[in-house]
Amino acid sequence: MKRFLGALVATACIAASPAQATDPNVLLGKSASAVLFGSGSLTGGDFSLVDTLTDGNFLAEQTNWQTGTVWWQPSSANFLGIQIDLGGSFILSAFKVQVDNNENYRFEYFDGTWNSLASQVPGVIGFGMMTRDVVLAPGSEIVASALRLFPLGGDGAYAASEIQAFGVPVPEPGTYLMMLAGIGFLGFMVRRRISWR
Ligand SMILES: [Ca+2]
Ligand SMILES: [Ca+2]
Repeated sequence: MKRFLGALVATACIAASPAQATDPNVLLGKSASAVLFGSGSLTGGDFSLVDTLTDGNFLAEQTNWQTGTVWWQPSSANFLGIQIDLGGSFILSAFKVQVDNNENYRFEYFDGTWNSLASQVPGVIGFGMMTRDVVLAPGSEIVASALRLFPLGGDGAYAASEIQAFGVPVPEPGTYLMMLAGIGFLGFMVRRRISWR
């Protein structure tokens, strides 16, 4: 009986646990927008393709940074970022972006306040648009209802073509209650079967 209930609780915990490598891209089809903050000015940019940042498609690796991309040249690196509202709270475990190769980028995530993700998207040797992965260590997943991507330093010329984040929705409180109720009911039935014997 104890072993049976233990197995049930373990099953419930696995069902509620987040962050598998195969989690879906929760940004697919969500609308992205350019956000300005702090002081600075834009000396150039093209945001007409902002919807392509969340269309699930990557450009060919090393595509020119101004060809089919969202690109911008601010007077300060953190003057402009790309913000995406997730439309709900998600437990996120990994990120994949295709951005200009020669600078780092940083994610900020909103969970009631804006926080910086500890792992940055690193710059890489190459040319133009290049895809990079950021995978959070097990146990360091974040909960977020919105994300922002900012460039850090680099050459002052920035571009993005795809932003993906992988995770699962935060379970509603009702989900846990139903799971507990289910376990309680099964325990009750097992006890009844035992007492019938
Ligand atoms: Ca650049
Ligand atoms: Ca895209």
